[in-house]
Amino acid sequence: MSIELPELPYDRDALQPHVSAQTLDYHYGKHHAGYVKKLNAAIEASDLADDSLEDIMRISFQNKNDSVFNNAAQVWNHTFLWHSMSPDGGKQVPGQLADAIEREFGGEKNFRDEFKNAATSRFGSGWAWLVVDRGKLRITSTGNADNPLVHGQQPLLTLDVWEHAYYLDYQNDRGKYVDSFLQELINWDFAASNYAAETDAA
Ligand code: MN3
Repeated sequence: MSIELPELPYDRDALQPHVSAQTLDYHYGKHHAGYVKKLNAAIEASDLADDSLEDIMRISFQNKNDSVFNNAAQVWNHTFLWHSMSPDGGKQVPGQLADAIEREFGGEKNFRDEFKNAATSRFGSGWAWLVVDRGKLRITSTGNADNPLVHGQQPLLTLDVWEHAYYLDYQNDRGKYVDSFLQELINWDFAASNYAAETDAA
């Protein structure tokens, strides 16, 4: 068994003009595919060869096996990223999650400001996240491949802030890329279903 590259949930030109087809050609077709290939090469003929992607992440994190962890987490993070965006994104936040955002951030505007700050202040490569941490919503960012799951947090949404995610479309303007995500692409239905799964399980 090996880890497979999942299908993109939309066509490569579906997020234009905010994320171009050319960016998805590289970001999905080269970067994401490349992490899958490197991960499979690294786990082939090892104890992890038949494990699920999440188990591979958790075990390699515990064992400080960075080369496996970095590729496994990047595979997971990118799959989660594609679902965090939608051609119909940026619309109204569904009920239960909207209530929680109001209660815990003081409204959607504050959420956007805080998320943008996390995404733009992450130095170098990494990810911005909306997570559930001990029952509460929280905005966080991680460096390089790092992922909230291995730190006991449940991700609801993510944005890739590696330069390869935005350089073709926005050059060095990470802030403008984050604004496009928050205003036009953010998939609130995906976040809300992750939130419901987490709160129902609690
Ligand atoms: Mn990326």
